[in-house]
Amino acid sequence: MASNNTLWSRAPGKFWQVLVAALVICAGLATYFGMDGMADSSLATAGEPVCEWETVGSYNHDADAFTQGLVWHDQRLFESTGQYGHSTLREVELETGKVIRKIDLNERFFGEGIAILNDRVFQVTWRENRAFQYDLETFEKQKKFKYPGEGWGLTHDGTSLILSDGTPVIRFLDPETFEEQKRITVTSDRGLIKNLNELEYVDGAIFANIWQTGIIVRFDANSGTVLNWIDTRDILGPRVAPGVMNGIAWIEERQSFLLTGKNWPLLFEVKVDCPH
Ligand SMILES: [Ca+2]
Repeated sequence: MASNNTLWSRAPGKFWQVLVAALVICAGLATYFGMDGMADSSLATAGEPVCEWETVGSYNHDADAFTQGLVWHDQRLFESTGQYGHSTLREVELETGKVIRKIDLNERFFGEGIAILNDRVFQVTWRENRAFQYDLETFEKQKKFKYPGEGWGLTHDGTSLILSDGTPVIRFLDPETFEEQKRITVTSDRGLIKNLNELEYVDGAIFANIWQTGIIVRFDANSGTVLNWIDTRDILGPRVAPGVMNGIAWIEERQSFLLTGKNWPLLFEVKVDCPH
């Protein structure tokens, strides 16, 4: 009886331990990818092939910069940083990581994505429903805007500002008023893709960091249909970063991307080759 009791008391315990461990692993994977219906480390599908990439340069990056927006414009690098009381808009020297100039946001605002359109810098904020417009050369604040919902990433297609807010929806906004012009929903073979963060528009497609994953998704800017995946989870190699990857800037003249993350000490220049 004693051994039976032991057996019976142990077996259910082990079963539940295994079950709980399996559930934790599944939940962890789902959280890791931050996507609905995606708990598989294999990113590629027939219609959504993975892009190849290689690092062609690395530069110092301010480890105090909680990167939320990254833009290359006219041979210059601009960055937005977040956190209440630490949010900034800055111009950075690529080769050294040195901050050339910056302005601090009021401590009530958590800085998020930036875009530069018509020599104006636009910066959104996380949960404050406010965006700011600055003069490109002086960073003098020119205008404020209100918009509904959260602000995460920002880019533009030459006409509209393009905003992510952590949901699968991407909004196109009038840069004069921040009025919504249209919206798309980012959809893959696996379902809706949420947690879209920093953005970069390139030739009819939008690249987006997926929050907390190290993975970049490329989707059609008209339809929201996912085109490709870029798995940059090992870009840091053996180094340990304090924060997640966030920050994509396209350098047209070099046909390369700049990639970094929140409080990363490095910023990488990367060539990306997507199958289509
Ligand atoms: Ca960007």
